[in-house]
Amino acid sequence: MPLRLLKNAIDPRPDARFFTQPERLKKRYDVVIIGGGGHGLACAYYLAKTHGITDVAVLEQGYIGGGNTGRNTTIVRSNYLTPEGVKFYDQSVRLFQDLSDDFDLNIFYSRRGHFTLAHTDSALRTMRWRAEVNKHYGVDSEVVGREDIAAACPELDLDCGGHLPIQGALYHAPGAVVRHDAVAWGYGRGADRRGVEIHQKTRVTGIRVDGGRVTGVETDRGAVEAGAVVSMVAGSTPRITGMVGITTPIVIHPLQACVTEPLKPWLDTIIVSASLHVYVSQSSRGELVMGASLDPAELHSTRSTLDFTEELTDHMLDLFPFLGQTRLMRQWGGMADMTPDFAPIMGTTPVAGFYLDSGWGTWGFKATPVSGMTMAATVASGRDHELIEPFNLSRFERFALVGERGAASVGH
Ligand code: PYC
Repeated sequence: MPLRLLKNAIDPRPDARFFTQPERLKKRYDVVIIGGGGHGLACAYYLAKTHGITDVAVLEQGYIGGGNTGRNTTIVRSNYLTPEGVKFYDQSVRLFQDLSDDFDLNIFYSRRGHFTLAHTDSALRTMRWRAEVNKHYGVDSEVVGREDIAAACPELDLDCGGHLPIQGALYHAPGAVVRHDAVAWGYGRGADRRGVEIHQKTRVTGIRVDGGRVTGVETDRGAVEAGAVVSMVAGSTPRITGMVGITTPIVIHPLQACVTEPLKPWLDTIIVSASLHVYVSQSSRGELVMGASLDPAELHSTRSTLDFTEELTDHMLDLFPFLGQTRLMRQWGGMADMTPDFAPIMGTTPVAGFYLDSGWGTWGFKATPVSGMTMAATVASGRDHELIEPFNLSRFERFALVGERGAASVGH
């Protein structure tokens, strides 16, 4: 008989959980992080591991990874358009590659190569621009022709049924997919083991500010004093920033995704079509993981719609007509905090001790490690880490935008 069954018969206590579940909130923490998604947990992890700051509470209104961390399509890449974006996401890709070892947990990091298809002359021009910026910063991207795309993905109909023939693509060899919830669990477990408290089902209802400095938070489980408060939420940023009187240009749109039934492995790469508003990869379970552009209207909801699946599957059939009989298995939605320049809002704010990690739109998952690392350094030193200086909220007053729209995976 397996030892575990025997042990259970004698002593029916459950196995240790992945995280400790502290019963009570303390009266005070050095740092309170609002949001127990990948970013919040990564920040807690690096605060503890790199900076020795362990008196940290992560407050999550739902459950770990139940927000956008578990709702994205798991793509990791650094083929951005601006120098600021390329440097930032390149650091994230580097961190991702070592995370399984770092956590001693398999996050199923799978390097696939990433094709962004160009169906028009102007799209191809943007791909060339991105390739040049990428190469300049040592990121492996190049513009490739139809033959290269056909060789990597023979199942793709390059003529798209005659609708929008593919002219070429931006090929980014480091493009990868990663098991998203494992990233959150790994960061959470690593933070927990170093003494960070993770409090699930704990909603922040107010933030206390005294003389321009943050002093603590109010929650549905009582008030807590804090030396620093870091907002690392998605879909709730305006609610949180409203508590300290800060306004951001963030607007929230739903972003939906879906998976098919499992298929035998046939798609080795990640395929993105900005013109057809589709991105797709095949998971290690064989499901096609697919997404499209944002829902058109501002809405604070994670509901799913038939419009989304109809439009997405229609465009998928332009690319892969043989999938006509494949069944969809699940669909879901997340809330995307969109900024005017498609870059995040990070770092220090006009309220002393209050830090923001927000505006993650449709690009948040791939930034998880680097946002955790740079936000932890920012909180520890009180100064914006150099990689995130360009993303400070003040850029909107200084008209110093970081225009990343051309590197969004699909047209939004
Ligand atoms: O930016 O790679 C991306 C992406 C994929 C899905 C949504 N955004």
